[in-house]
Amino acid sequence: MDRLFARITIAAAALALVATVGCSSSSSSSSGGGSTSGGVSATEKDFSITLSSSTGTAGSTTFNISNEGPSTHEFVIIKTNDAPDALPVTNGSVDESGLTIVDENEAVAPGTTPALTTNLDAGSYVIICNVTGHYEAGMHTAFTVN
Ligand SMILES: [Cu+2]
Repeated sequence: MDRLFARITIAAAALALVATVGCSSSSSSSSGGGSTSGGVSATEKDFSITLSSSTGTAGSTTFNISNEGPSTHEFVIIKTNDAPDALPVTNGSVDESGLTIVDENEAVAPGTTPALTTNLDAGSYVIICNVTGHYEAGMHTAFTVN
């Protein structure tokens, strides 16, 4: 019985250690870069996308999207080295077939404030709205992850 109790105690201690390590590593990563802690505010309207910060830190990133309207917009995160205004356009919208779409919200209704949390590697990104005509009207912006 004593041996069993000792094993359980060791197992519990090991679990506690894992939990502590997991906790401390996640808190250090979220406060590591600082620029994206608390998220990046993204304001969409006819016809622009404006970010509160154009840079972020690799890892989980939350975009707090606000659509000031009047149209419904998209929020598409593309990993690319192309300039924000240099993506391939076909019939009024960006041809996404050859691009790396990391994540997206395909319908941000006017007046809504959805959040989009995604995991980003270091690199260059372009965020666009790909409703027909909106990209060419100016709905694109650069985002760099360090
Ligand atoms: Cu749009």
